[in-house]
Amino acid sequence: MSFVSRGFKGRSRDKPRDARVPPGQYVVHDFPVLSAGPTPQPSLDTWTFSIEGEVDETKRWTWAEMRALPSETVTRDIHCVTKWSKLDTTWEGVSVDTLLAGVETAADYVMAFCDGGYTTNLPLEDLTGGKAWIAFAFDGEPLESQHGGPARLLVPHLYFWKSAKWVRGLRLMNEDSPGFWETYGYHMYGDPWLEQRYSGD
Ligand SMILES: Nc1nc2c(c(=O)[nH]1)N[C@H]1C(S)=C(S)[C@@H](COP(=O)(O)O)O[C@H]1N2
Ligand SMILES: [Mo]
Repeated sequence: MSFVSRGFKGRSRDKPRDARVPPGQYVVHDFPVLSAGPTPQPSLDTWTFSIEGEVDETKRWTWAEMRALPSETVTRDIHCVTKWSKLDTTWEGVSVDTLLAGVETAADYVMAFCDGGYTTNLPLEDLTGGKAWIAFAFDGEPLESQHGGPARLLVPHLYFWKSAKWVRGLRLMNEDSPGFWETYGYHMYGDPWLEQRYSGD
């Protein structure tokens, strides 16, 4: 860990607007909803968030415990594989770094899992170093359930299908394994700047 950090890919808000829109994308001002199934309505009384799989010990937080952790407000651009991008979206959430502090693992990959059964896979490296959050607010308001409330994963540097709505945990894995959309041919990584939309891109 370096003490001097330039931040991930620099500060996007300092760049000209066009330089912030990845190839093949257009900018929208509304907030489209894309869900592969019905919107779950989990009870906050029984909601938990888990870090499990290739870990010495499963970690689990209740909703109250999650909300008691330090959180951050971040403003980021988001990019959907269906070609819309939304600039300067503001979220509040707990950094995944905070959740992984003290977790001993040799795993290199993660499967995010959700209420409703959705999954998506990511390298562990893409969830650490201030690049990913468990977000519970958007634009200063509790996250609407159609957008993943009570909480969703936010990984804005990858296509937005990696930002799992209604997320309930991270399963650490030694090998990469496809999640829901990846099984249907979406790219295993999903870098919008490289247009990694489908496997083979
Ligand atoms: N649990 C879950 N998470 C999900 C999805 C989903 O269907 N289920 N869709 C993904 C896709 S394809 C996109 S583009 C974004 C859409 O988020 P939004 O509906 O808040 O715009 O959520 C992602 N996360
Ligand atoms: Mo998407």
